[in-house]
Order: sequence, then structure tokens, then C-alpha cells
Amino acid sequence: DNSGGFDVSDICALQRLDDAARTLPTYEHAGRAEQTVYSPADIRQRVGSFAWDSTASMQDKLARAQRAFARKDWLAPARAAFLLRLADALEAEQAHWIDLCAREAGKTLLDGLAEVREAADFCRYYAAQIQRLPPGRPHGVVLCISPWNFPLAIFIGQITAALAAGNAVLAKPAEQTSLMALHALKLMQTCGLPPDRVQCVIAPGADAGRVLVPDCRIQAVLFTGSNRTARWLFRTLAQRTDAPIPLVAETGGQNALIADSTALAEQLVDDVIRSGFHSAGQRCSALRVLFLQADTADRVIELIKGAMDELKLGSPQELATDVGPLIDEPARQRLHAHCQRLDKEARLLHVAKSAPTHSQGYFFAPRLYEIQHMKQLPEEVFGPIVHVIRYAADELPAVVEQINAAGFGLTLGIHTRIQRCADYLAAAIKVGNVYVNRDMVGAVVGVQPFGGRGLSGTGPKAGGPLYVPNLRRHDSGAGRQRYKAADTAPVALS
Ligand code: UN1
Repeated sequence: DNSGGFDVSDICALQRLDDAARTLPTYEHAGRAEQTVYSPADIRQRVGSFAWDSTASMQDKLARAQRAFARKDWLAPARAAFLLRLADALEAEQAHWIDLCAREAGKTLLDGLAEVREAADFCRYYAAQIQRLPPGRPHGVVLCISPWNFPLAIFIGQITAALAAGNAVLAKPAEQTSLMALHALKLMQTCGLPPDRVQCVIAPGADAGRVLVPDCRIQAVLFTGSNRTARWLFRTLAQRTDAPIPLVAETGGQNALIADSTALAEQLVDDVIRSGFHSAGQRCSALRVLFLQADTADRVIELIKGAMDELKLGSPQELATDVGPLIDEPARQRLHAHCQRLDKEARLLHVAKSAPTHSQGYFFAPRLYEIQHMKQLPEEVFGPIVHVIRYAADELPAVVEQINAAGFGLTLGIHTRIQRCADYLAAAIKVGNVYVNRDMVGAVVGVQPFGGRGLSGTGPKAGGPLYVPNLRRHDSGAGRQRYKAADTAPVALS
């Protein structure tokens, strides 16, 4: 995403939105089996409504998408022009998207702005790919399964990847953010999307999966979501008689940041706060496990505790808010269960002091635990909780081993001023994205291929280290201006 570098007009536009927030409209999509949507930040606030798809309507949408693909009448130049129009249209309606994102997904105004920018970046990136790459053979109907935590950016990113390569799309957005998906589909239609080319199924994941994934009319799958669902997709696709079906999966991580005693403490703390607690920790790239070299750990922990108390929890519609709500009650229950277990076997170092400005939502105060080993985290913890592990200077190889043994491989942070140490860790730990002396969220479209290795997904493919400038930060010295990424595009689908 592109959440850095705001100028004054952005901030003014957001402030006006902040002031106007409570008078904005609701979003209604009439139909049978209607579902009302309430805001995760305030469960009394009605956001809109939508209708669930039945099995029959899912099948109908699949058939339509297949017919649209069979027409083969949407040529590359028209596809590229469509993507560029869509990018402009998204940006023209920026305030609308930021508002809906805050109310339906509980994302802060700045996170919402980053969503719009990233979605537009995907459109322009794939439009450029159409012009740059030789045409490949499209697959047919691509099933795009997108998550609620990036309800616009990943929804649009997957669909535009598939469309750019000439496919038709059956989109299955997370049900928690159905309104955003339905509105984005409408916008695509107004930008000249050919009839039926993109269909959007609104259904609980398990129902949609059972109906659609075994169906031989689905010819490829793009998935961002949980590791458990990714495994189910692999198994189900493998059982199809027409296998192999391409699956691009991006799943979770137990993302670690290793900070040795040469790290600049204030920069480190800033990056821990942003990577672990902003977006309420609800990013697959977020920091979960912070390895601190023992000599300086106490000092860093004290600074982190102070910074946690500065965080403002509250309504995502207020510009001053740093941490919004979790997405829903099951998410909060999962975090509570995790904390109940850790309260017995680990040390609670701190709970952020800031109480939410209003309490009618699924808020969860950021927490810092100290644990002994990553084995204490059996699965991804999707929320604002950071787990500290201390290590002695001569234990670095054991840290590497511990991270690799956990099996996930999405993001890794390294804070050090010893070049040899950064090089050693970046080479020894198997992950898709290594961030050196900066935060570890906010991958930028077109600059940095984003994907996980091991349990974290199917890409990016292994490649040599590529050092590029850090686009967000321009404020500091040596070692801070780069990150490492692999050498493939985010999604190559043809
Ligand atoms: C996700 O959280 O599901 O780099 C993936 C980042 C984002 C992560 C998106 N692009 O923080």
C-alpha cells in the first residue's frame, strides 16, 4: 500500500470527511435473503444491506462468466483502457471509498486512503503489463477469493490481474465487506466492463467453496486469506479430474522482527508500533514476534510501552485515531482465547492504556507479551498483539532456526547497523519479503513483488536480493533506505 507521503490537501479532504461522517448515506443492495450490515466500530450504526446468493444464483453467475469469456471479444487495448479508466474513477471517488471502508471494515481514514491508492496502483500496474508483456493464453473463469482486511485493494488487485490477462472473473469477496465489493463491481460496470465479465458472489466462504471450487468451469484460483482455507483449496483442486488448476495463494504469517543491540531504539520502536499495532494488527504482513537482543531489551521494551500508551483507540472515522476496531466478534473471541492461554504460560508486559473513545465496537487494546519460544504460538494471531522473545548475542543461529521451523515465510524485519548481520539474516531466513531498518507492512505495487513462502503462500518465486529505495521514509541515514524483495510480479496470470 501507499500510506506514506500525504500532502495538505489529502489531510484537508479527510478532515472534511471526518466532520461529515455521521451524515453520510447508507449503502443498500436490495434482494431476497437480505442481510443488514452494522459497523464494527459501533454496532448500532447501520451501514447498509445486501442479499446473499443461493446455490442456484452462484451457479448462474458462474455460467454467465463462462459465456462472457467464450465471447472472446475483449481485446488487450480495450482491457488496458478499461483499467486506466477504473484507476481514475476510484481516485475521483476517493472520499466515498474511505468513508465506506471506515464504516464497513473499521479501517482508519489513512488506511482507507492507502486502500484507494493501492487499488488504483493495481489497475495502472496491470494496464502497463498488458502493454509490456507478450500476450499469453488466458485460463477462462478465474475464481478470486479476497479478504476483508484489504476489501478494496486486494479485491481490485486480484480481479484486475485476471482481467488483464484476458480471463473472466467470479469474485468471492469476504462476506464481512460485501458492500465494498458490490460497490466496486458497480464502479467497474460504469467504467465500461463488458457485460457479465466479472460476477460477484456474496455467500459464506464454506458454502461458496463447496459449490464453486470443485466445478470444472473454474480454471484458476487467486486466494488471499487463512492458511487453513488455502490448504482446503489445494486439496479440493487436486481432487478434480481436470487438475492441475493454477492456485496463487497468499496466506498468513508468524512474522518476526529481529533487533540487535546496535539498532536505533527510537526508530525500532516507531516501526514496531506501526508494524504490530496499526491497522489493529489485522494485516497478514504485521509483526507478531519481536526478537530483542538481551543487552538492550529492557530499554526497548520500556520505550514500546510508552509508545503503546500514546496510541489512540477509537472510531476509524476520526482522523486522530491510530487503532480502529477488530472486524467482528469472532475475531475478538479468538484474541481473547489466545490471551487467556498466554496469561497462564507467558508474561504480560503491557496493555495499551488508551480506552476506546466509544465502546460499542469490537475494540481490543494492543498488548505486549514476553514468551520463550515461537512454539507458544500455534497459529497466526490476527490482531494487535506483539510477542517479545529475548536472545543472547551468540544465539542468532538458534533464532534463525526457530523462525524457519515455524514454517511461515511472509515478512521479516531486521533492525541492525551491522551490514553482515542483515545479510546473514536475510539469506538464512526463508521469507518472501525482508525489510531492513524500516517497518514491515505496506508493500508497494509494481515496486515490490509481495508474497509468502512455506506456509505463507505460493510466491513470490525465489530470486536474488533486489535492493530498492524505501518509498515511505526519506528521513534517515545509512541502512535505512532499502528493502529486499524477490524478482517476480505480484501475480502473473497467463
Ligand atoms: C494482507 O494483509 O492480507 O504489505 C496482505 C502489506 C499489505 C499486506 C496485504 N500489502 O502490508
